[in-house]
Amino acid sequence: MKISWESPSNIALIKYWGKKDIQLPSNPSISFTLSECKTTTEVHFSKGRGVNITLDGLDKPEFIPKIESYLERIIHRHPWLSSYNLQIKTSNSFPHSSGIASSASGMSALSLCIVDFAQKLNFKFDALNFYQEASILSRLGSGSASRSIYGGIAVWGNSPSLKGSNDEYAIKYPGLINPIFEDYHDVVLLVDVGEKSVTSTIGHALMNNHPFGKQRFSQAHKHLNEIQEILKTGDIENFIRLTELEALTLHGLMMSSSPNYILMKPNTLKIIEEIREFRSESELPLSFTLDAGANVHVLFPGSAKKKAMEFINSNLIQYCKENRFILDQVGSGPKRLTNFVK
Ligand code: 2P0
Repeated sequence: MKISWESPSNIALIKYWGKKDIQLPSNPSISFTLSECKTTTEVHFSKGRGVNITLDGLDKPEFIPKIESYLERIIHRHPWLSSYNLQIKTSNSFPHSSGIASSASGMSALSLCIVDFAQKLNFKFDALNFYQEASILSRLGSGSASRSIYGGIAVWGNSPSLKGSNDEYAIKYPGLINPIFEDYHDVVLLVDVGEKSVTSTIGHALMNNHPFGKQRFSQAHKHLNEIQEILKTGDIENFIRLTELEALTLHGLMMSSSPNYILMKPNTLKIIEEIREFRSESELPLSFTLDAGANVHVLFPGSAKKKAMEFINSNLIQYCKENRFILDQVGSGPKRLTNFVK
């Protein structure tokens, strides 16, 4: 019995950085769901026990402990899993070890397969609906994965300003969205493609005793209030100000934790400088955001695409590993690829 889903990655505009208890965020976050950066996963469920996993057709025994600890975390919600064997076949659209987070797309794709199969078993899950359950399971796999369940813009984490927002699962952004943000582009410049020196899991943990933790968490709440007005009105100037502040704050938190560390590379800063210079000269609404790594996400509305791509090709790709980048944009969310096959 095989189930297959594809699920995208996402890029946070207001960042999740810091967590408590079992994968609950220290502050709310909001993201664009991407379109091209995605994981396709097929799970073959059979009676028995155990897990195996392949990536692009190659056995990956080193992934098994992570999958097993994810299954342990979700088994209280899905006890039927204890009598099934899972053969997981997965592949990513983006190059392996490109430094693009695969946990958001990977964990959401796997969670969707599990909830889909649970539904086929007529298992009654606790959440209100399919997507809410998939978001809860995704979150238990990787926090940012909870947001990948929805197309467009997603919010994860409770905010008094957003009805329905919750720490346990993400929701599709319920506010008004100016059409400019429905056609937003994200060019991911691959500055560094190796393993990160400090993982996000460690980075989150370092927020627990961070000297600026309390201020950061309240700042994120304030930013979530601000971005709602920006998304509604299409106020690009403030969108750029706020999202760049979020990106640099994220890295500032890494640089001010104990121990401190730096994930940006010299070329990350060169790209940021070039973008700011180009923006002030051209008045084109081109901006950047950063994930927990050295790569730079260049953001711009669809209307600026031609000029933005010219600029990226002429000025920015020189800073990328082997001139590599990924052209992406806001996408419509996960897709079921197969119906129930016996
Ligand atoms: C985010 N990041 O909001 C933030 C901003 C990276 C920078 O969530 O430990 O892989 O699996 O919950 O979700 C990356 O951390 O961490 C992340 P876990 P995750 O997208």
